[in-house]
Amino acid sequence: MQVIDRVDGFRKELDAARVAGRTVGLVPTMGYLHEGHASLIRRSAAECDVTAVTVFVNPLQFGAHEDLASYPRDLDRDVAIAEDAGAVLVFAPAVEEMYPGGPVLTSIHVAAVSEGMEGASRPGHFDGVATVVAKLFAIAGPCRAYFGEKDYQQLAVVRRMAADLSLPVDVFGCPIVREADGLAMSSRNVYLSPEQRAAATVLHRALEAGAAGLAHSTDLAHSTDLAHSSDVMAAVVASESLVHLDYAEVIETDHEYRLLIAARVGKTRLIDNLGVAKFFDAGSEASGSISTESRLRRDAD
Ligand code: PAJ
Repeated sequence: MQVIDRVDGFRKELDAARVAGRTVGLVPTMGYLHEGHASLIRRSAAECDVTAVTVFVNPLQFGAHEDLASYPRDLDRDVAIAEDAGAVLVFAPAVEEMYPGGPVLTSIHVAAVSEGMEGASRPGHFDGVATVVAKLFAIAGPCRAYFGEKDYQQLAVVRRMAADLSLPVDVFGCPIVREADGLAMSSRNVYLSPEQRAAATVLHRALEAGAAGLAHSTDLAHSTDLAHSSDVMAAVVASESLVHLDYAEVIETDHEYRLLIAARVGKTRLIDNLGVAKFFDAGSEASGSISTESRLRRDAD
């Protein structure tokens, strides 16, 4: 396992691997790795000859009042987890190495996909994500890159950016890894007190309740069903006094409904989502009404 903190050194290692005919898989992270990250690394290691993990808490994607300064960090532990999951390289640059001239003047904005939900609650966030991911792709030149469905809208933003800019990388989405009680794993879960940690399971409970309503319909759900489903989610979250809902939405794509939720528990902001497959009768697809939100997943899978 090699740990590299220089852009040049990282680029050279992966260029050499490709020249030798090896496929490169990239797993971008902000560190403080958990089993969710490890699942992406394992998938990359299974599918690619060389797996590189990046650990970089990207200032560009944090708002002024967000948790950049307190974001949890433990590089030694991250390196051990990455190695155990099959990575051979960890790239962990300092902020000055990634942004030597200070804040970048060039920014990538993925219109439409970045709007609403996380984009509405965290202005500028997805520009920061798209810019750093484009930069990491430019440095690493990966063949394949792995992202979690946990950050569903982020995955859509990255896919769309890679497609629009014809970046030489295939982007893969991986399922959400959860704790035994349903809480989606997140580096930010460490912020939660025991009481908050128990209350935080309400996000997953709300998604399950919202999904139950939709799952009843064997045909296409109507917009009233979708609105009802987000009301159900909101009501479940309202039953937990420690948790404050940011949004609960249902979007429709070609093959599924996706329920998405964001909430605050104390100062900690958590997000989660759940997919509900559509059950089409033969020929019914043509009559299926696809909402404008399908743009989020048009390039999916
Ligand atoms: P971070 O939050 O560290 O997440 C890194 C990757 O791990 C993302 O693709 C995320 O979706 C995935 N991930 C996180 N928790 C997961 C879980 N419980 N199950 C499955 N996958 C999970 O997302 C970022 O970092 C940053 O925005 C980044 C893309 C690195 C750009 O800075």
